[in-house]
Amino acid sequence: MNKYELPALPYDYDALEPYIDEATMRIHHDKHHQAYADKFNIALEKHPELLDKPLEELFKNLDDAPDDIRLAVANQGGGYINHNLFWPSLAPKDQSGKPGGELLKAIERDFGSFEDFRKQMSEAAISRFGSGWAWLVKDDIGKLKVYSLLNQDTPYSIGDTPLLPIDVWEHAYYLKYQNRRTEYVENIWSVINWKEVERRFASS
Ligand code: MN3
Repeated sequence: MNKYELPALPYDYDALEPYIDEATMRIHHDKHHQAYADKFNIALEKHPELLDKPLEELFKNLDDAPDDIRLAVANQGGGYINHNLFWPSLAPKDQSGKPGGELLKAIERDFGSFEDFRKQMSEAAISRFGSGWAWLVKDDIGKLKVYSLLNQDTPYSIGDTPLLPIDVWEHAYYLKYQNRRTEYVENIWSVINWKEVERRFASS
């Protein structure tokens, strides 16, 4: 049986237009994310005992995963959990464009200003060589950090709590932006769901 299902998008496929186009959303969610879920479930069939573990625990202790599926957990499971975080991180453009409350205070404390944070995160996303993600995370002492990780690696595996991911695999932008990753990254700021990022910050 498949334990890990593809979650439905929390908005319509065309809801992020014109920043992220409908065709990209359909392929990214229905094909790419579905494939990560399917392959993750297939890997777990070999070790059904792992199905009882909370998903985040699996990634926090990736070294403990059985040798024969560790790579599949990292790549397919990572792809599954990272995209689960990604879709609710986005929302149609009726947002304020920046966070508020305690999250904004923490961003100003750790990055100087919201603009400085945004610049650092954009640079992390744009300069990630190859495929991967840029992340805003909270570390184990509550400090906010920005970095990028390769492929489907997750912040859980280095002891951090993910707050905001930006997918910079080509499949996230190539149909609309082709090689113009910088333009995609600039535009994604228009559709960040800050309420959700604030909720993650408050509950972590
Ligand atoms: Mn992706």
